[in-house]
Amino acid sequence: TSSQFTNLPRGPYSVVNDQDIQFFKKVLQGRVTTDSNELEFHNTDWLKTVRGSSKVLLRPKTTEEVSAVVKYCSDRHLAITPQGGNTGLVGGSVPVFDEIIISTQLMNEINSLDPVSGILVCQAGCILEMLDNHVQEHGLTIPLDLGAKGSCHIGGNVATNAGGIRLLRYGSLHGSVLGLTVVLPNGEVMDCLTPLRKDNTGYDLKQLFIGSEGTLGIITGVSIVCPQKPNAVSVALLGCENFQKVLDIFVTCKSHLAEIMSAFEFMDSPSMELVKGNLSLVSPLSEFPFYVLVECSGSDGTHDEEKLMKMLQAVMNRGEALDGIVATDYAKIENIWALRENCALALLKDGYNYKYDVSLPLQHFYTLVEEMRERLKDHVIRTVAYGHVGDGNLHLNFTTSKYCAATMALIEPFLYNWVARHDGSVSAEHGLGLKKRDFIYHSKTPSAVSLMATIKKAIDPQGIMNPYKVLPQVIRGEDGI
Ligand code: FAD
Ligand code: 2HG
Ligand code: ZN
Repeated sequence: TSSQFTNLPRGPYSVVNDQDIQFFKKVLQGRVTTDSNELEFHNTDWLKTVRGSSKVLLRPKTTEEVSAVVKYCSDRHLAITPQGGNTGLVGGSVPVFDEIIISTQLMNEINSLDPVSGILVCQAGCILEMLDNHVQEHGLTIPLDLGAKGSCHIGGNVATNAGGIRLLRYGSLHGSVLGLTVVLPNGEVMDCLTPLRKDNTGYDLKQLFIGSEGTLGIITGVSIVCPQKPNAVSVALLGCENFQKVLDIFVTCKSHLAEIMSAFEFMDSPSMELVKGNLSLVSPLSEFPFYVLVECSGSDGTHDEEKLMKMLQAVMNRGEALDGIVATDYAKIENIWALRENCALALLKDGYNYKYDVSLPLQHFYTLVEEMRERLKDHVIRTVAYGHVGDGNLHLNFTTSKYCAATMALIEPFLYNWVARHDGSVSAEHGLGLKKRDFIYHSKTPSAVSLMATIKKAIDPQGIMNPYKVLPQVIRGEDGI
């Protein structure tokens, strides 16, 4: 792991003692882990770039149990890190020092699913893919999908406000999450688990917890509205010669496919080489500088396929795409999606991964990639770019065999300054966590950050809930200093 964060001072929290462990064992019989081998997974982030040294992991099953242990931690001034599937990519889900890890691993009950409204109410620890399988039996789908679906928890998704590959179609969790139950840092339960589509009775408090990355409380219950599962899905993979063509194809797709388009993703050729080389995946197309993945989901397969074929003809006739294939059967669709969804996993095989997730106006997207590639050319194994073009979200990654401070110094703060100068965001969908919190001012004004700090203080005056995350180490004054 890197030594990037070792200079951080530990906050003035108590240290867990035997009496504390006794208390936890009494409340959570058989669900208190102090074994260092078992703790290793929970102390280390998915990217293996941040490692904490927590001595205890708690696995409650109910909101009441979460409330009891959090109240105890609050009284004892013990710091906490909430954890879901531990697939977060910004170092937010693992402790920095010896924070107590409270995991939602055993909170995986589905409370209800209304087949008429499509509203699902469940515990926060339900794994995203399991939820999707469950609602599919009722002809519905979860309005969120991402590469980590097999291990991330819905509570973790809500806590990070995860975007993913269907945001283009279903919008963000700020729209589809209807209610939450949250255990606040003093142990009190905020029950806003309404299954209502509309509820304008004062401030919409749940919104504060969507994207709060565990810093304001522990989400224990989620109510989410599930759209109809599309009857027919088809995917096109296109090859093209430059990034401008990717954008041209996007415009053509919007006009040809309109409401049936459910994803529009791009990969550059180093990304394709990456998944082919590191994971032995096979692409159905020959080699091109850029690739576009377009997905359509609708209610009438024949109709959708016809539209997709017409789109393919149009982009070929106009010279926007150089080649393309359409897949309508499940296995072929899965193969194409695997190329895109496995980019993150394939990067890990190189060694150390410097990961950036930015929003940028589309016309600047690839200029940043080219500038970075030139700047880092002799210092990295590769510079790869892919992402959710339809959402203006670029994923830009660099790899070296192991962490190198000099390479990092070439990337940061240069990249973040570039993004700020071009009116982008330093975190499009992964959040700030530990790794990016000190770059918050690149995307938020001092007065906005200051209001965030005021809210944090009001809800968590002792600062025990996921310390060192999201808010920067130093809060600037109103004059920006
Ligand atoms: P964790 O990683 O355990 O936690 C993430 C953060 O949420 C931490 O700050 C943690 O403290 C907090 N947290 C977790 N559970 C709770 C809770 N119950 N209450 C309060 N706080 C909590 N993200 C995207 O946005 N789009 C993508 O397309 C995408 N693809 C991914 C693909 C892969 C292969 C991987 C590894 C990650 C990807 N991610 C993506 C990152 C994404 O944020 C996470 O996968 C997911 O949303 C986090 O869920 P989790 O349960 O693993 O949370
Ligand atoms: C994705 O879209 C995820 O695949 C991961 O958000 C992004 O690996 C990344 O950089
Ligand atoms: Zn993504």
